Amino acid sequence: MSQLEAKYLKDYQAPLFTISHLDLVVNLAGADTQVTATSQVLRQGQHQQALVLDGDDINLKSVKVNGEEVDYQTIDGQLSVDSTLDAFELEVVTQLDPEANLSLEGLYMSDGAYCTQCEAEGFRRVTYFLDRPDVLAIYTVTITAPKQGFPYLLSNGNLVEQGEVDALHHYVKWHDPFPKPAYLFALVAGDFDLLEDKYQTMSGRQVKLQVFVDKGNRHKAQHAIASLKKSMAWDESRFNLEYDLDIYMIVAVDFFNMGAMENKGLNVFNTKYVLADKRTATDDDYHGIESVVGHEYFHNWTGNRVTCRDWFQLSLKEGLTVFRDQEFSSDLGSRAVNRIHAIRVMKNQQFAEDAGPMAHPIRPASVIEMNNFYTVTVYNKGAEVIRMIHTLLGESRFQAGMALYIERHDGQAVTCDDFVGAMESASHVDLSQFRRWYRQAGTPVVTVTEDYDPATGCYQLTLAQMTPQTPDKLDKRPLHIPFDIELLSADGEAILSQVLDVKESTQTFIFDGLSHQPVASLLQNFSAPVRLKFDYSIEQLVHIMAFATSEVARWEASVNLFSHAIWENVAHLHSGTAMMLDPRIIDAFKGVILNAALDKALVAEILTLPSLSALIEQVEQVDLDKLAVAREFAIAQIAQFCEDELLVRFRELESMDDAGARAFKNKCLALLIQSNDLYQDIAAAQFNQADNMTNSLGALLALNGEASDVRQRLMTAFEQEWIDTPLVMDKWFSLQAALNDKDCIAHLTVLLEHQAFSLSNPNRVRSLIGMFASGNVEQFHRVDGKGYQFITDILVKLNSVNPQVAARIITPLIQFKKFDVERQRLMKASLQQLLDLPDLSKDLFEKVSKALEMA
Ligand code: B3K
Ligand code: ZN
Repeated sequence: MSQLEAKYLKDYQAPLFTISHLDLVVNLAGADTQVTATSQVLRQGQHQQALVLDGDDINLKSVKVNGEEVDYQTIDGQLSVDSTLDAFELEVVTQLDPEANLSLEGLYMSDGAYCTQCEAEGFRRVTYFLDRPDVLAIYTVTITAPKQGFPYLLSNGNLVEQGEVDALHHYVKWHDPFPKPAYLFALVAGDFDLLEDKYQTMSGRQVKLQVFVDKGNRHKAQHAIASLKKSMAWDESRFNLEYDLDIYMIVAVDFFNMGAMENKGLNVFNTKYVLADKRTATDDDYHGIESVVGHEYFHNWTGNRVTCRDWFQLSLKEGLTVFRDQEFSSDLGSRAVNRIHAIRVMKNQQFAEDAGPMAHPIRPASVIEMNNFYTVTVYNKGAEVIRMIHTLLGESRFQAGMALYIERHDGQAVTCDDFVGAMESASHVDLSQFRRWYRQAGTPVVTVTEDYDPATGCYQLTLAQMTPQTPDKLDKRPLHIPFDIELLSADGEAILSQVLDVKESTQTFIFDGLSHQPVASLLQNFSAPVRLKFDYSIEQLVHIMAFATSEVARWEASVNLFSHAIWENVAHLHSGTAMMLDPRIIDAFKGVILNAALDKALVAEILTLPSLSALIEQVEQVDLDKLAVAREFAIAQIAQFCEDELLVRFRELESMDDAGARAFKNKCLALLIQSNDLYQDIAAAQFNQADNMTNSLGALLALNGEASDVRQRLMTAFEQEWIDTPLVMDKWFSLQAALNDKDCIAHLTVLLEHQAFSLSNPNRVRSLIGMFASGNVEQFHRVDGKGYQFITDILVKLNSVNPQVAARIITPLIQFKKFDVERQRLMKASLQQLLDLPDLSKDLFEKVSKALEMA
């Protein structure tokens, strides 16, 4: 059971030993792969304790100290070596079978190529080691492998030697001059197509850029390499940070648990974030590639050169690097649209996590399985916390803080406190109260009331903040909240824009000299990750939607307006009165559709009406059936009353060849189909004429509202065309999984046997199973429990195949708090069934047990 115990941040202790150099010899030979790890070990401080190394699922062959075989013990997977020496050379030989490793952690195989994933604790599946981020060593890696099938042998750093072992085998030697923690180690061996380029850094050094992809896909690596060059240039211009090695490699593999991994000089990527051409990738895919390539590249400084002391500090590198990649995308593309996407992730996913059994601060205080903490809280709320620091300091003081952070900590493994400390020293802004964001879980609720006195012209805003209790039961104290507002006059002029500095539990802000009551646009740009409670009237929302200076505020008002209508209609359904949609709401949407001055990409966001998950997040308790009816009604009303306008814009946009126009056009199409089935033929025509994936998929998405003959015909054509292109088949699986049809589960059960599907490939699992669980709210939450049972049966299998992926898929099942008694009962029964599994993985155990504890 000791495996399942939590580790606590408060128990952190500096390592008893460190390893300055590691010489790794990896002999790749299938099931008999051998790893010889020679470490230069140094005792730290005065003690006589044994050296204890981590290991997992590998066979230990021998252990030598200074060349002599020694006695050793293995307990609970750890290897303990007793030596009285203060400095010694340790040689450990292990044997492993990469092909049998379906967890995709450590050394495994993806489509015939060897590759590694070591973050967070995967290096212990390669060899016994001090597998913790505060042990930084200089690595020299020798790889030997058959020439046949493995012409490329890659690792971190610079290639220093290569040659033949014998007629059939060859070897290479890599040396990485930068000390690094084990989680940044990587090895890849295989046969690939290679796309090469070069980049000249700001100091004039030439860097060789290489992208390795599956054979036949070379042309699909162009966008990734272009994105890499943009990232390198952007980090120089905005952060004054230059790349430090002579080579930067990216390898794309199809079997990968997440998006990508920032291993020093050798990033390993999910193919999803590398491969793209117009025919197979959508505009969103292109954007995703640019942002993930950027993210991994930016880690070179925020993550690799300055790394984490322990895994509780994960947000030190992830929150900061997400902030950096968001800024990169915003500087290169539309800042408003990028912000809207980030806000959606926060409100739809992070708020749910913060309100559920897995709620944790951005710096968690305890962890059972570290892989469970690569979360929207650590990443996205972490980025929001960095963004708030940026807001409080301003760009130039923030950059001064970054420079100081790097100057102080280059080459070190540090804490979130160290980061905030550098920001404080460089800016002289007091962040002591702000630090609470790092230790308090839960989403603060900020309730705002307004008051206007026409006699004095005085307008007041009173803000009260309260953070609800989370499972850690810790006290919540007031947070330091930058709260961005704009006051609009009755004729739509901006009277004032300001970021209020909120620190107290209740605080009043007074604005004098206003001849009329203004309309306040609150928490603009989502300036803090809080829930805003303010009773906007329809007039106020319509006013903000039309006049706010900020495009994000206009979008936000549209979301509020639509949500307002939905909840009103849910109330009508409860009271048995007729549903209706206020004509002012329809007019507001009509205005947006017709306003040629608005950015098309922004209009597309406004026409992306809030999903069921987004709406569920707005309330404490939900009647899902009524909510679904009310939402469908409101969409149908908007579609019907705006039909003419939508059609006019659709026709006009059809001839335009840019991403914003395509996005807007596809939203028009989706709404048109909601208004009248006749528009299905327009979708079919778009599909048949499409020369790019955005248009093909746009047509299919528009048709995916319900099962129809047209949809069926197009889906079959799509399948036939793309059966051999896995990433495109993922889109097809997702469309199937998202269809709200009563027979959906029966269809999905058949698809589990589809030739393109495999439970051992995370991309396939996410597109079919993950999409069903998180994107098909109505079928997943069927009141007969069949949705929960379907997912549970799959989780039972995934638990032994790939626990990390299983623990991602389960998320909607543990977030049961808002649902009715019967659904909660069914969800808990499924969780109990999982808890009773004899071989339940740590990953699932942590989530399931926490969920049932809260129940
Ligand atoms: N650092 C990796 C994530 C590792 C996840 C381990 N379960 C990718 C990233 O955030 O850049
Ligand atoms: Zn990252």
